[in-house]
Amino acid sequence: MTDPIQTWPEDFAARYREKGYWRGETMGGILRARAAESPDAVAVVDGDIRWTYAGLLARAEAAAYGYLSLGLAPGDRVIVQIPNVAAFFPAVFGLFLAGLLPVYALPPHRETELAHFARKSGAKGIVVTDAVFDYAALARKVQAEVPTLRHIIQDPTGPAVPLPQVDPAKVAFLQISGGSTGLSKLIPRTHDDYIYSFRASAEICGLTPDSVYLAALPVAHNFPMSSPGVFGTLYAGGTVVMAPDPSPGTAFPLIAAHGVTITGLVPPLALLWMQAAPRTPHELSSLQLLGVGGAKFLPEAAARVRETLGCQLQQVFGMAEGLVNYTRPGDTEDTIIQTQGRPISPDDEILVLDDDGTPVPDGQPGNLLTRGPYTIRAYHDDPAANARSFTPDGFYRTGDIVIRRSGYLTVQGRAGDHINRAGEKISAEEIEDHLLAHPQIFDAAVVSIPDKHLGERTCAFVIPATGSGGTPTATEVRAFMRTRGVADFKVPDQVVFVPEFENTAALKISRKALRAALRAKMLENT
Ligand code: OOB
Repeated sequence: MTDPIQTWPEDFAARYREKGYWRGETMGGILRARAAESPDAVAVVDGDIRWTYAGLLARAEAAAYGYLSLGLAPGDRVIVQIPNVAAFFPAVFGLFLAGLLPVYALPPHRETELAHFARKSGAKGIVVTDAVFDYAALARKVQAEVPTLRHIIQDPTGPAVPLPQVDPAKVAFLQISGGSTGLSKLIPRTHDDYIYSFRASAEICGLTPDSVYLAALPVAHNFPMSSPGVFGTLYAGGTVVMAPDPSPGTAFPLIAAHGVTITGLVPPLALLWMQAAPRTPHELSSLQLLGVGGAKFLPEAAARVRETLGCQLQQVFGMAEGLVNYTRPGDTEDTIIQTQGRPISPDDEILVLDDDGTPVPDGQPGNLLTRGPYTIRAYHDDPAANARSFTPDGFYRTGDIVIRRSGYLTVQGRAGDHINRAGEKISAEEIEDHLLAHPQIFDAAVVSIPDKHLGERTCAFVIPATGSGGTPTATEVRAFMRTRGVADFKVPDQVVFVPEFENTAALKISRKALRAALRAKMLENT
């Protein structure tokens, strides 16, 4: 089993340290520091739970002892599948303090995805809660498939033992990639690089100990985790309020009750909030900054944030692999509405290239490539993906098509074949592979279709198999996907049966071209 690594060339690493980006802080060390400075400040609120920084640290230490008492050793990986509840924090900070590496699963992930994470990361345990869903039962199914996942852990605690020294230059955790081809890749992030990204994000967003961040999106996502998210807020000594779901009905009362000052949403949720705000009885005036990202926020919608929600909009264009762009609170209204911001760091290197690799001038669309002090140089244990996704000199090919103007980026689209469904990235190839496992399906191609509510929805074009057992219905195809043990957001929104992929199939064109042709045909007819 390959241990996760992430390294930058020595001259880059030296520069990033010299410039003060990498400060030798660790995730566990940050919590210790805040607990020492302001032990009685409230760190986390969840329903009736209010944990101070000192209280959170004590719980995280108990969790760390618990992990180590199971025989887990520094460097081991542990999957974390916990929804937006307070227990998320002692679970992950406990892992950090014990030198263990969280592998962040999302709450909707099911046995197929979890088994992949377990195998790929070599995780020896999974930590879950019994909140909302029987995650322990799900974990037992995964364990039956991947026996190296030895420990299913709930409420870890144990007798005090010495905790290890943690190296800030080493990998702190594995994040899950959106995945444009097939299964999700694992993204190793170091303490140094990740802490820089959320410390700088907290500064850009003006976070202070008085800031109150509402965790509306699932915190295992990179955006609510670190842009500036829950970690940026805790770094600043502020308070995190956990929302069990992001609907206005749940979120608005929490904003009013706790004086929430900042939150982050994907565009479809921002639209819902803007629709609900004029009629809500709840006081939303504490809200100062609304970050919107994960998918393109259209200018017409962006222009309405201030009048409907009474707060400043911040566009956030980021990726779990690293690079995050923000519009800044002081930017002109035009920049905030029309662009997805500019990079966090002066040392984020940005290339906008045509398909031949030649730089395009400002104002022209091109492929976005980047490298910098918090963008990975490689995925975990995946030479083929690394060869595709990184240039020999270490630039990450984001797959996004952007226009750059005066340093600000506007996202135009993407080169790859994933579907951005309300901010969840879905690989067309992964869904097609599942559909092909159906005995009555001869072939399938999955494409994204623009959608008023989701931004994009998934549409599966299916060629039924001739002969055996007749043609399945759309309902049956969707039901079949549900038996595959995958996250519900991967079930196609729409299924269209076609007798063949017309001349495209005969011409043996690439899957990519086939998907593009089907998508174009569909859009023509609507
Ligand atoms: C965030 O991270 P991921 O890893 O789930 O997805 C990254 C991809 C980007 O490459 C881009 O295709 C898309 O999501 N994206 C946007 C966007 N923000 C992300 N496309 C258009 N406009 C935006 N504002 O989604 C993520 C990570 C950190 C912060 C924010 C988002």
